[in-house]
Amino acid sequence: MTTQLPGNSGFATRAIHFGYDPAENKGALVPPVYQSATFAFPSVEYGAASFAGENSGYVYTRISNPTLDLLERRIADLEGGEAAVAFGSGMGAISAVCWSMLRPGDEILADKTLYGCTFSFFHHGLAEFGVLIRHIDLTDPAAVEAAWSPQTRMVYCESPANPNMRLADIAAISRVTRRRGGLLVVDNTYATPYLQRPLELGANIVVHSATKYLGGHGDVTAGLAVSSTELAATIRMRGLKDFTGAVLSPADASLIMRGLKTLALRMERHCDNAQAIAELLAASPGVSRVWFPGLPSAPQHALARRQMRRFGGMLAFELDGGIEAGRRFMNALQLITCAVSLGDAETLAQHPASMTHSTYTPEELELAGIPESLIRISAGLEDTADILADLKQALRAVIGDAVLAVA
Ligand code: 4LM
Repeated sequence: MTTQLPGNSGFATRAIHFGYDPAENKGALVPPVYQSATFAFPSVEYGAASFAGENSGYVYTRISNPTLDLLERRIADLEGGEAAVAFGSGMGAISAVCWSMLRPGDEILADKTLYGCTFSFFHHGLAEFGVLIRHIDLTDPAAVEAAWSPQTRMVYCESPANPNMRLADIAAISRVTRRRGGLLVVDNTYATPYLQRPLELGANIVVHSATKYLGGHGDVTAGLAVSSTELAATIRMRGLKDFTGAVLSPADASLIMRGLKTLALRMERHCDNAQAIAELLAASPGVSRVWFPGLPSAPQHALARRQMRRFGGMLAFELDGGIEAGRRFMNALQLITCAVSLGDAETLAQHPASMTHSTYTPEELELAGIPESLIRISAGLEDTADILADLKQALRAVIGDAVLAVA
């Protein structure tokens, strides 16, 4: 019944129903969790044919599993891709994609800013196996053409980037990578497919930390890679099956599908709260800079309007007093939790230079455009007024009563 949704079904409808028919599953409204590591073959010949890829039977959960399969088809649909592969974490997805697509001597052109463990994987993992990593300023699409070399195989970016909210013009960059025959890989963790669909803008592979907004409740780690059927088959059979083994558990896949059901609703609230926080901070004395593409004054506001449905739930800011003021501010928070990760119901604050991006040296942080004093906020789902009240009392603790003048 619901397996065949009308082609014009909206995002929320597909996030709830795509690919699942209760009538095929004894009427179970919620897809069953196939908590099985291995699958019985009806005959030895059938098993051999399954291993040879000559039938679509399940073999072993590190390769595929019906619960993972449903999650993969659903995220592929939401991202506008043909196929997807699920992983046990975002780093599992990112490392599997890179191990699958790159050879020694290949070059990655990566944006200046990357999530700390991606940066570390590139420089302390891939680089040690002969892959060249070159950082360029992907806020300028012309930089890709200028930097392209015969070794270039992949362009890699996050948009918005963690933690400083830099955006890459995905359509403009993909025109270069496609003409040059390279791959554009976009980490869409911050935006989610609800706000931005890189494959529709020309990217070849989208990766996710599904630990964040897709799961949405901070209770599971997961990753996803979405692409063409052909690339997904390579990512599955090399990156997942043999190189990383970073398989997602079926129970956790079920939690990600539960998260997807409310993704559209939650993203609207995350966006509302981030916008309100950014506006409060931008109007507050003692705040030297706010990094949020939804502010009309933001350097890439026009690109954000063009490329994203809304501006997302993440932002960052700096205080006049630098990192010392930042520490006092974070320690004064009462409702907002000091924690890494993002996309949860709880509003979270953290200090990238000493936490999520502590894999960078101070010099590397400077080159990446991540100030030591930057504080990152993941706007949660609490009542806006309560979040703003907590921010105001923490600001007051740092800079005094001047902040009371702010609405
Ligand atoms: C954090 N981030 O920033 P797993 N891609 C992006 C990310 O932000 C992350 C990953 C991949 C944070 C974790 C502590 C843009 C993670 C890696 O953590 O492996 O699911 O995703 O706070």
